[in-house]
Order: sequence, then C-alpha cells, then structure tokens
Amino acid sequence: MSLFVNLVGLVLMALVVWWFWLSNRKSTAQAATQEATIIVEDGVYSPASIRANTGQSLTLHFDRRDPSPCAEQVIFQGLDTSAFLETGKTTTLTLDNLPAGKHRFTCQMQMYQGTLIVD
Ligand SMILES: [Cu+2]
Repeated sequence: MSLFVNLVGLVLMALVVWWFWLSNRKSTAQAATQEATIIVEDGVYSPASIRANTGQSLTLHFDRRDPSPCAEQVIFQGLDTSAFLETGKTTTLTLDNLPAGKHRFTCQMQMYQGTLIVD
C-alpha cells in the first residue's frame, strides 16, 4: 500500500515538473528574428524583448514617438553600440555577428529597458 502511495506521489511530482516546464516554455517562446521595429513611447520599448540567433545580424528600426530627452539615445550594454534617435522618425541600427547571451538595451538614464536574447 505504501509503495502504491509513493508511486502516486512520484507520478504527481513528475506531472508537476512536466506541466511547469511546458507552461514555462510557452511563456518564453519567442521566434528569433533578423529584423524588428521597436516603438519608443511612454517609457517603454515595444516590444521590449527581441530574440535573435548567434552569429547573425539584426536590424532594428527604432520608431521614437516620445519627445522627452530621456528617449533620445539607445545603448546596447556590452555590445559597444548606441544610437541617437530623432523624434518622430525611425532610426535604423544594425548589429552584426551577435554574441550569445542576454544583452540589455536602455536609454542613457536606463528608464527605457529592453532585452536582446541571442541564442
Ligand atoms: Cu531615459
């Protein structure tokens, strides 16, 4: 009887792990891209998360709609890349030969925050 209870417990644990892993995978699943448009407005980048493939290039079009000075620059931490964005215009930025990892991109005051996931 206790063996049966243990088995049921194990199966339930396996189910929980499987369920958690599955739902986790669903929420983080994002297709890798080579080109994306990011709207800069109201203190947020939309989308704020971009996924790309290691070693490939990525072209980003920043559509700045926020006139405040806060939004004027985008900086890719650790990638040595930054750009000035003109209000009401789209600024295109191309990143080549992407290194694997999670790279943050922010405005100069780090109020706008985004993540570039390269894998
Ligand atoms: Cu800012």
